[in-house]
Amino acid sequence: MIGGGVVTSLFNSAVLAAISTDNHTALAPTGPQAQHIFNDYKAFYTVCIIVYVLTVAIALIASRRHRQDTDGHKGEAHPPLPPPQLQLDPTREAKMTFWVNVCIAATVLILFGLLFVDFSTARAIHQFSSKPGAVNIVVTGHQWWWEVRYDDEHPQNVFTTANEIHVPTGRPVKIVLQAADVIHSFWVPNLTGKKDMIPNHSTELWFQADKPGIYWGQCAEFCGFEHAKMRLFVIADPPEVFDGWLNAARTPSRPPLEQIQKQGQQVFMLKQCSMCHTIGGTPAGGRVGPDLTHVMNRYTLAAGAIRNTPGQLAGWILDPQVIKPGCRMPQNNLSPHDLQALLEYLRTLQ
Ligand code: HEC
Ligand SMILES: [Cu+2]
Repeated sequence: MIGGGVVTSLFNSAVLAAISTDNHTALAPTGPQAQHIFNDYKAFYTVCIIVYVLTVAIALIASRRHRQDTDGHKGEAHPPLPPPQLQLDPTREAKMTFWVNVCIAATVLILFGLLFVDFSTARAIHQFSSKPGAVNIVVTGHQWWWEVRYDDEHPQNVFTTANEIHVPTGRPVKIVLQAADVIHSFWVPNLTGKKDMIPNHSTELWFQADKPGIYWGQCAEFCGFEHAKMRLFVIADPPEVFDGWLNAARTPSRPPLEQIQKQGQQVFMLKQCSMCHTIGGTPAGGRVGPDLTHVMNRYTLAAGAIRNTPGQLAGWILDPQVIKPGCRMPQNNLSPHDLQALLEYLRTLQ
């Protein structure tokens, strides 16, 4: 039986619980940036509702009044419409002009008010970018997955993973956003607003997760065929748990011990896998696809398209085009023995 059991059960308990119970929308903020955006949203929503209700109420009152004016003719045959009044009486016209002006002034004031609320939200969010002690992560959008690199002042601590971003709770996270091919957009609604990822122009985004949890994200800019299957996950853990994950993620892969695993590694190196994928601690250094050094520690594969179970992994390796048509990984023609060995080897990439 090929492993991944721990990952599977973790997935079942954590991710599935998160889907069913949590609310992965901007209406459930879990960090200061998202909270500011939510307050902004509430202010706009409240003002718009008040304006809407007032407008509809006034329109209804006006139409009622007009009915009352013409109701005197009840019982008679419908009277002919009165001739259009070309000349309004001057006091009535002055009154109407006054109220039209009042409404224009109110509209301008309300719009300026909303502009002010919007500006102060942007300012409040921007202030987080000067906080010290941030976790530095570079996220690069690819068609159709996310490359995630953890930067560090010591080069030996820098490592790369994919699609699942682990962060500590209560600490600011700075994400530098890049794109390798077309424009993508980074959006984790619970944590902060969306931001475009533009080729040859890096942008920056800050967030902080206040509560542990798995927060769903999604590419928010149409980027081609598999845009919908370009999901990401931010996994916020208490600092101790995060540090444990970080230490494990920094280590290269362990050399395979069993014979079949060694054969699997050979398959990986000899088939084209190693041209597109990196495995730390081996000669495989391809950069076309996700880094697989610790692929077994991910909940999902192919940017959330499938769960990381042995069966799904085997299906993916044989024919990714069935799961994610158009994706940049080709079909692989492997003998059953080679596939089995390969899977046994991948299982060691914890
Ligand atoms: C031409 C380049 C290319 C080759 C060859 C290739 N892959 Fe991939 N692989 C990719 C790309 C690109 C993705 C990301 C697909 C996506 O999510 O859209 C990927 C994704 C994966 C994933 C999912 C990783 C994750 O975390 O989501 C696994 C596992 C994988 N490949 C294994 C293999 C194995 C094993 C082989 C060799 C039999 C192989 N690949 C050959 C390009 C390649
Ligand atoms: Cu996209």
